[in-house]
Amino acid sequence: MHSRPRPSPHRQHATRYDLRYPWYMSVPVQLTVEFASRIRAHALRMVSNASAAHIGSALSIADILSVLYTHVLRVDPTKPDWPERDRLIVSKGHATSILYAALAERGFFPLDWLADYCKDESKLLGHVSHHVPGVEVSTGSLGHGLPIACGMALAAKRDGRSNRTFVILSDGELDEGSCWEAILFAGHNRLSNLTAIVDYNKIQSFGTVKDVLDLDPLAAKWDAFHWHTLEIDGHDIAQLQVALSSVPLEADRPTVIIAHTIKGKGVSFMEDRLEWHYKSPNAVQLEQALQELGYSC
Ligand SMILES: Cc1ncc(C[n+]2csc(CCOP(=O)(O)OP(=O)(O)O)c2C)c(N)n1
Ligand SMILES: [Mg+2]
Repeated sequence: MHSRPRPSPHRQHATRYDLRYPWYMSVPVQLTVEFASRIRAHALRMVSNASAAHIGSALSIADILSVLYTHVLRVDPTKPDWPERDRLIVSKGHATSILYAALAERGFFPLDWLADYCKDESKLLGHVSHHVPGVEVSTGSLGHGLPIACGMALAAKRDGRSNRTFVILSDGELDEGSCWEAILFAGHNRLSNLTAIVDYNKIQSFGTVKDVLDLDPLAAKWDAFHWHTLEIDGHDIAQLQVALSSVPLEADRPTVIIAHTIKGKGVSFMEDRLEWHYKSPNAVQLEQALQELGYSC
């Protein structure tokens, strides 16, 4: 447990740094680290309150989302439809709690919406919905995000727009044939404005990636499809910042960042544990998880 007090995850956004483009490009690393911690705490509360699933999947991408939303994405919460905005598709749409937490922290909608996650009449459903401010595309049926991202990147290129398209994929999702059609398509069309981030946590819903359908050697496969390939620690904020801020890395190839991650990262009893794909933390487990992050219920 951290010895120094942490800010409340429900503190109002207005008191923090102004993250609107382009001012946020100079934010300190500590802000990104704290952002990741806050969205983990939100996601834990949301999932526990709703007795919902997929907390392990959510915690796995907290650091990736944090770097994207505090350091990389050119988006403006006051103008979510700005044509020149960068696009992000979270294709692993079951990890919706952490995306909604990041969007709320980034100012796309009020933080108090998070309390109604998965409740009747809530806008915040259990899979990613484009009815939520800041969301580009509804996802949840795996294998669709990368094909759609290819279309967005191709359209931007043809229109002469400078915005970039990012897509977060899960490793189990790469079992879908549609992903490999899109990987082939993006390489062929030299979509350098497209970046895929693979959340390589090595666990699917019912088993390890290695046992269910082995992806190794993963980087070599993307490379063979004409992608620029990077492998990084998906929880190392500095590595994520360098990799994600540097794209496009080549003028005529899309980029894939294979982010080695840990499902359930940040909560000791959830890390690398298959059961936290579906299990929801009860009140005692929630309290313990929040304490590990430096928060309380
Ligand atoms: C097309 C499709 N088939 C099956 C599912 C059910 N499903 C939900 S999550 C998941 C796999 C989860 O593992 P992974 O893709 O590695 O994501 P992680 O939870 O590790 O982020 C599956 C098969 C789905 N959402 N979409
Ligand atoms: Mg996985």
